[in-house]
Amino acid sequence: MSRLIVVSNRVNPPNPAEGGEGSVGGLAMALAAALREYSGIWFGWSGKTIPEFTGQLNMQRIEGVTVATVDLEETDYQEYYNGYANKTLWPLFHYRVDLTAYDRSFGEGYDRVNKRFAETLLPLIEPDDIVWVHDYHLIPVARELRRMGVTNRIGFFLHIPWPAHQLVTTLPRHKALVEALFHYDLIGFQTEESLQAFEGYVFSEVDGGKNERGELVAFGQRTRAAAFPIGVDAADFAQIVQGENARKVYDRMMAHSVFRKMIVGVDRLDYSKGLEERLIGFERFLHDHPDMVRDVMLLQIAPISRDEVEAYQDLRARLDGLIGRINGAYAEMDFTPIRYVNRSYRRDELAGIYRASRAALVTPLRDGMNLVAKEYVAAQNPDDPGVLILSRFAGAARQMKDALIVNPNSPEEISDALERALSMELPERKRRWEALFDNVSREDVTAWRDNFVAALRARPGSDGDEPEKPALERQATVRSLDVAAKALKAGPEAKAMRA
Ligand code: GDG
Repeated sequence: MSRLIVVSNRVNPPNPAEGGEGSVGGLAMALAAALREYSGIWFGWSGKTIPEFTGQLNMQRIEGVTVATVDLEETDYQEYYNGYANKTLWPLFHYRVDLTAYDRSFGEGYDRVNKRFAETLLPLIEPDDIVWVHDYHLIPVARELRRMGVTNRIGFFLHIPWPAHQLVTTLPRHKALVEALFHYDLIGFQTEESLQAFEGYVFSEVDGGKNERGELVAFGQRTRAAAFPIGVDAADFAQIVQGENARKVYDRMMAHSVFRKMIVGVDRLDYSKGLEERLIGFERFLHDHPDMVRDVMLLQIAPISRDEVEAYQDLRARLDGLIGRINGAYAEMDFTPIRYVNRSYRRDELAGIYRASRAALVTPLRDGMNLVAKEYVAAQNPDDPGVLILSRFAGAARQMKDALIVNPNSPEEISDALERALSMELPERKRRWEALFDNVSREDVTAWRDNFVAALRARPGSDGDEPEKPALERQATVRSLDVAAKALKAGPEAKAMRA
């Protein structure tokens, strides 16, 4: 069977020092499992910067997964990662034109780094490999690989929303970005909504169309695009919540919240997650239901992320102020309504926290999918499940219709949903949870991964179709095999110079 090469900005294999499933998210676990199954390579940035880019590959074998990383230089980090990825594409794709930086140097840095990634990856690609590129940091990778003669199947999955085409056109080089996507054989989106927005752009902005095989045609190229909603490892979550660590945390939380119902929020500290709006909604609830104030407590876990970006520092400062204000107004000497934690927890600890919470507030302003909503459901006690309050603007809302769906911009809707969740009788909680759990278990991360890989392997139309991309000389790849083989033979700590 052909190997799978996964390409993502950061490479996060499960860390054995943290029980194999410490602080890494469910996605990393799933991709690592896919790589073990297809015996592939996981390639990406090491997370380190060096004074000058060398293209040196660092190859390691971690938990049965071959990991290949490369260091970037400081300017790359500033322009590509902090710049175009986090200050341009992330805000824009989350509908925050007001926070979007349209700086030409960021776009140049983005293209440069994507080219560097492609050049560094090239020697690792074997003729039968399939390549799966992840997320908005790496859109141009396929274009660069094609320029170097790579004809392998290459797929792309976008973890964040694809926005309405009017937003995309605010990017100075939006056509080049979309054109770059047409070098993939398959483009995956989280939802039908994102898929339709992408098609909307192709049809109205670049005069593209669809052929009889359902492929998108534009820029003299064709590609396939489809929705592949990502899931979580529900079975694993339901299992780790029974483990010792999860139980300890659960018992601790229950002991601390005797006579009070805990509401939980777990989000990277990011403006797309609607944290301010959530807190204002919670404040509204406390105001509207004075009789319930002492019965509830909100635990907001918000590990700090991307703190070098100003918008994140500003958000952090605003949240500190807002939480201080609410706690100042409603706390008593023996009671605080909001507990706010900026650290991260182990995955099993998180499972225990989810299970101890009577409701979860998952209220992003925009989210590609939102895995926390699914993890919360997976971790519940079937005999006494909690209630999920979910933003209509999370991709997950499409599948999780039995949650209490809210508009996160409305404090009243959040307040009403909280009241409803906290007073919901057991039969309704069970009925809703069963439907949600059924969906989360069926459309789990394994289904997502297998569906995408199967679609990428499949040729459109009947079996035996010719490859759509012209078969070019594979000299570069053949040259590459030596380098990769040497690097791997040299052992786990091996470092290989790029040819
Ligand atoms: C992007 C898209 C899409 C959070 N705090 C802790 C912790 N986490 C884990 C959660 C969850 C993951 O991080 C967050 O995933 P989300 O889906 O909620 O959000 P993003 O990070 O923005 O992810 C999103 C996702 O990609 C996948 O395609 O769903 O829409 O924005 O797994 O559990 N994990 C641990 N400790 C923490 O304190 N261990």
